[in-house]
Amino acid sequence: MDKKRVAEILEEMGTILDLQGANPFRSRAFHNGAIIVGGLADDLAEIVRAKTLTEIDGIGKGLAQIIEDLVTTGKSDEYEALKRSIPPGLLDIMRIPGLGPKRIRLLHERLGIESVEDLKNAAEQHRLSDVEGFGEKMEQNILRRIERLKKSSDRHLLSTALTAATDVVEQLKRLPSVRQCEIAGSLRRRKETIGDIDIVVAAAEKDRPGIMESFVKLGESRVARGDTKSSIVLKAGINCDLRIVTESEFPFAMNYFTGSKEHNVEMRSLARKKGWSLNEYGFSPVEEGSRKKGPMCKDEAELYEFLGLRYIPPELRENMGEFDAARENRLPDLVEETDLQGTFHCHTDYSDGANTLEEMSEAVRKRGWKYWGVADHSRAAAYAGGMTVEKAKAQLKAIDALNKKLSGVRIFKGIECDIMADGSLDYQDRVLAQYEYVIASIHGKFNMTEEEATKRLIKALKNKYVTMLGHPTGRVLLSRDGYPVNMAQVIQAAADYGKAIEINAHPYRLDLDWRLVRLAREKGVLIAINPDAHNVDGLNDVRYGIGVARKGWLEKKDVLNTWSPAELEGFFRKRK
Ligand code: DGT
Ligand code: CA
Ligand code: CA
Ligand code: ZN
Repeated sequence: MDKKRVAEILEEMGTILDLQGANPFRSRAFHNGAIIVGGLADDLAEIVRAKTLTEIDGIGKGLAQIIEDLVTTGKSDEYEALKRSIPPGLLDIMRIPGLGPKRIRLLHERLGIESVEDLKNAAEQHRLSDVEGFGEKMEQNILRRIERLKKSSDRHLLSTALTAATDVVEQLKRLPSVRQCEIAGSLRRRKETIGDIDIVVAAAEKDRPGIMESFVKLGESRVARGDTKSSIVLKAGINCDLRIVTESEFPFAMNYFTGSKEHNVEMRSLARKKGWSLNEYGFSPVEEGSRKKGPMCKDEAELYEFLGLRYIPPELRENMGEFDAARENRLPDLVEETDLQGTFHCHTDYSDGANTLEEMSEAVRKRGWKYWGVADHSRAAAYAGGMTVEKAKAQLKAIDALNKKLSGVRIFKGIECDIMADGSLDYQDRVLAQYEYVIASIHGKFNMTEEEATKRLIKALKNKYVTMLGHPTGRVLLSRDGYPVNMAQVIQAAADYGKAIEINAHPYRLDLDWRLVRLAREKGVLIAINPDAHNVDGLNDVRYGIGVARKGWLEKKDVLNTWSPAELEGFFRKRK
């Protein structure tokens, strides 16, 4: 058992003692012990082996025995006994901000509350007000906090997490004592959903308390506060962990806390083969009793180099082949947001978009892009203002006129054409033929078997006017799975017919999924990073699509919207 887990258990034991109303000196010893163990610079297993635990200030005989049991056997009888001594649900209540052990004990004794559920019921029935120190306002607060806790234990959209985390990083970077500050965790790896935000700061040891002080103030509520690690809940309902390390530890901490866990396991095993044990603080010798100093690394690139690897970008760190590629020097040169020259799949006020053709063009010009592609809804998407054939025609005319006027920005004439239940398209071929490009998407009749959905998509791809497939699985993150579909077959069909597939960059979709993006790349299918923008701000969403593209190992050349207008014209013309 590692020291992190040992520290957590000691902390929990202290809390249980508090809940029991035990002698405060006794529980304090556990809380202190947790902080001491968590902050140990040396290897805990080694200290146990050397029997020098009690030499550490603040660790008495009793505590030392428990730590030794945990480290050597992974169990402690005293811990087990303590856990049995209280209803397990009481510890969960501790996670609600503002309720300390004293109050929870009171509620337990007076109202028999044993779980968060009990507490919620009691608050809803105004029974808490019967207990001294609890009023109606407190009941409301508790209900709100339970709700938020429930929310924060779930996962969050990449966009929500990135916005919230960027704000925290900006605030921390303003502190003069903060030398470096970066986002780590699944957010740095650009996973499609985020459990919690992880931030790592490099600072001098003496500055830690001040930084922690500032950090916990950024939260709506505090979950835990420590010397090197604290956790808060942000306004957005997301948990945020901060670790403070020294500057020389920073690359190691960034690497460790970026993960993924699977990537870390491989990193450690590579280090071990070289005789080093690797953790979040650095290298230390595997060999027992050795006093050799581990190599230092000034950044993550040096850390990878030391292990015989090229630098692996965070998005690839899922232990899905990146190590072999890094060893053999065949990592992709990943696409970047600045490589984009424009985008497709934008809606305007001709269907359910908020802005006009002119406004969208102006926003695109301001971003420094050379083009954008209109793709309003076809008539079957009636709920989304789908255009009649006449209205679509009028829009085409308006675009032609505008293209003559605009300088520096070109509008590509496109349509998001619905794929009907049988795989045919909403508009007839002669209508589709007027467009420079066509995105085919499913917006209705989701109730299909996998076979039906696969056939439906493949049939649509076969239409010669279709240029690319829109949001291929129809998923809505955190709320709706996509329809069951054999995407391997669909991707193969796209490859066979020379069609592109979009990464719908809307933060709720991120569809094509990055795991499938990789498959598409292997099959040579071109990808378009499309914002599915419904107003000018929506154009910003391409950044999330870039995350997905990078996670899917895409290079610049794989992404259609890194191409120049002239190259695209050539590509679009080929289909006819
Ligand atoms: P999330 O928060 O669920 O979206 O995913 P992550 O990857 O951000 O996971 P998190 O926040 O639990 O931990 C951040 C990183 O710290 C994780 O990616 C790898 C590292 N880490 C945490 N716990 C462990 C562990 O038990 N073993 C290893 N090898 N690494 C860990
Ligand atoms: Ca995390
Ligand atoms: Ca975390
Ligand atoms: Zn759509």
